[in-house]
Amino acid sequence: MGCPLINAEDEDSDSVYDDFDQCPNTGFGLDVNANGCAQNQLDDDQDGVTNDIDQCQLTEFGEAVDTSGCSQTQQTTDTDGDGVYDPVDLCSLQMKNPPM
Ligand SMILES: [Ca+2]
Ligand SMILES: [Ca+2]
Ligand SMILES: [Ca+2]
Repeated sequence: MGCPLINAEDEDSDSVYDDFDQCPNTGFGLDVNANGCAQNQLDDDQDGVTNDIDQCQLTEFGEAVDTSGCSQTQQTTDTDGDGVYDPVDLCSLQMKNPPM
């Protein structure tokens, strides 16, 4: 003996043992992080909209959001200045007009 007992049960079959799985009942076949959480169980910006359907990550904490997880501010923000607001801008990471 001397070995810590590890419960090797994995109820939701996400390959993370239940003892370490912070998100039980993960949907079958979903990709999970090291804590056994799938994107539909995580809410990184804590706006109440899970990552899989949150179109606006990094919502300011405490801001009210719509069902897409976008705050009023984010809906009318256009980071790259291309005239397309961030939530629907598929190329929001491209700097089309890089600052000098
Ligand atoms: Ca899980
Ligand atoms: Ca969110
Ligand atoms: Ca959000």
